[in-house]
Amino acid sequence: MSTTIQVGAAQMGPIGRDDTRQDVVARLIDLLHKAASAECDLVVFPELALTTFFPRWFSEDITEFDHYYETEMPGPATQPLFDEAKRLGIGFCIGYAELTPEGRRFNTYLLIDKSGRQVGKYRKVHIPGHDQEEPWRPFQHLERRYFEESDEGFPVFRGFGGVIGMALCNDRRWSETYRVFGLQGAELILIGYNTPLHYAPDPDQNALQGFHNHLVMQAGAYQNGAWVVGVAKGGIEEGVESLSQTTIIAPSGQIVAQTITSGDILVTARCNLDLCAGYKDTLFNFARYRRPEAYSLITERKGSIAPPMDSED
Ligand code: CDT
Repeated sequence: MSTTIQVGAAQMGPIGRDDTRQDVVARLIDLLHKAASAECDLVVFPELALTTFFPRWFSEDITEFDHYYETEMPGPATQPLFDEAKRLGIGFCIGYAELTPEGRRFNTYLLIDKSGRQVGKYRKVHIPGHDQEEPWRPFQHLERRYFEESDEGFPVFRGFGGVIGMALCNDRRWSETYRVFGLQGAELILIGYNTPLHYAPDPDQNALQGFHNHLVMQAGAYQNGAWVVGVAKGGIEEGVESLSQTTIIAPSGQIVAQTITSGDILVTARCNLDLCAGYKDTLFNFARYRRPEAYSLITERKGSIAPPMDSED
């Protein structure tokens, strides 16, 4: 029997710095209702879906930003989202800033099934940007100040009849992310993102943001025979424009659904997980064709080191 998941990619428009959790949860519930009308099994929300992208601002004392973090999920303000999803019989995946009882801070993605049970939690591995204020930038990208790098890797979880991996934003640019999922049989990879269009260290890349977004996710899907769902929080948030272009990609690497506007909007696709086998069992039959002994540098070496130049070079 084939396993098909009706997936809703729930793109969000901007969230203001003063918007309350109640404001945002009302928007998320509205998207859930649209997903129910589209008979979705699973709705995927973006990274940091409950708050503005606060790493764009510097604070000397990071505890001044504690109100952007969740200390429990669900908490009093997010409980209505969990209740409504369960009532509708829809699972969901949501990104938020997590503050643990030990005071640790993570950029986190949570997957909940149709019965309201937690399927899995992922904490962001690749934390981009910087940890000190860099006044030359038009806006900051201080994720490295406000979040720890997770050392929990890229786990997969069984849910919705398949094998699911979660990743967040910058993770999608790294081929290792998808391969680690692929090696665990991932059939559906969920990715939430906030990607500012302006990339201060190399503005030549600004115009390529949409191209790079598709490039990495389409390659990751194809090379690992998995569905990839990339969901944006886009539009102009507190003066900073971020990429929208929420996309659902088949294991062939082809785009099967994509938003063409920014703002809160749902796009859906029937993700037939059986299509994964067409790639996992043939061209990308890892057990048959991979050569891990040829890839040892991948885990042994962190930075790129070119060989020394000969005196004649
Ligand atoms: N949220 C996130 O990870 N954004 C990064 C921006 C990189 S620029 C510092 C991204 O890769 O889209």
